[in-house]
Amino acid sequence: MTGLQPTAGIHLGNYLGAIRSWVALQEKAESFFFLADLHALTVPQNPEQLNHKTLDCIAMLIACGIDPKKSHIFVQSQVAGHADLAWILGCMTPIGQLERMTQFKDKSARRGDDFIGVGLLYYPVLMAADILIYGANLVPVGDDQRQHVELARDLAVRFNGIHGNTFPVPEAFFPPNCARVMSLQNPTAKMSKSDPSQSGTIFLSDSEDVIRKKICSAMTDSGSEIRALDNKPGICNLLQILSGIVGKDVSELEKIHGGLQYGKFKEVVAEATVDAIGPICKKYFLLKDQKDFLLSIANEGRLAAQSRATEMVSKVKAKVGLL
Ligand code: AQP
Repeated sequence: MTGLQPTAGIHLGNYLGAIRSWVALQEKAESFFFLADLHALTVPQNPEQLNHKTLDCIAMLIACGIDPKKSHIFVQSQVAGHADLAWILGCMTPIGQLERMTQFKDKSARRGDDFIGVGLLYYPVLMAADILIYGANLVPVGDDQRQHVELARDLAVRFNGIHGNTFPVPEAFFPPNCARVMSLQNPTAKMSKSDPSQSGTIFLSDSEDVIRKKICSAMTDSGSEIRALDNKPGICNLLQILSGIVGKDVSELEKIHGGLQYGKFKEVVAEATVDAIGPICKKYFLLKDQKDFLLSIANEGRLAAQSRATEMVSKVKAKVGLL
């Protein structure tokens, strides 16, 4: 069980940090992948675009290799029960634990003096409900979601302690290479859909030329060595990206490419990225306008998810004493 916010296109961080491991895991277990449109509402959205982007993300997930015949793909808001369970779990969550969440602090700081809704603070509780409602065992996510999965585990343990065994305690799963991809323009911040500088984010729908341009103009560091050192966040990030793409350890890549100039090394990373993303992008453009097909996938996913969600929410409501 895991999800993705349909707030903008899917980027290289989402792919290397999360989606690629989803594709592998769907071969091993019954899998639920959802478009987290309720989470998207935690910051202001254009309603028409949100609608469109939700379908678009389904097309991209399939293009990345999520197979609707093997996995359930659904839209969060179309399954009743997530918000009910989030309310019940929220009543057991200390406010301080939510206020300490790194993502809340980052996202609220980024909004500056703009409106910050309660939803942004409550986001991790809804995410805990998304996970626990399906009795999920394994939650494959990028490293930035570590704290949120930890909260889901805490809440499962707390609920089970009070009301008896109800939820399996879920484990987070992080990909072995490249669990966190950083912005190409600010390599100390994660690559993000909502980064105001779009040149720091590689979208899977970017053309080959745009990918090459973004990588070749990535911010690098002083010096000229291709080494993953603390004072070289730009080169570290490029090495991590290459490691995620080619499946080799960073130390091995340092040996292979250590003799290159920064410019040449960027070209290597750019070509590897183009090779990895190119086929996905082609498939996505074939699928993205097939609205009826995409809606039918979401509907099949909804039916499978709803029966599981209803069962768990009924059990939880009875345990807490709701009539
Ligand atoms: N930079 C990243 N590196 C590795 N993994 C990442 N993920 C996100 N960014 C990176 C993982 O992708 C999955 C889906 O993420 P999401 O779409 O739900 O939302 P997010 O983490 O909030 O991603 P963004 O791009 O930062 O969105 P905005 O800008 O809208 O807030 C998750 O498993 C996540 O860990």
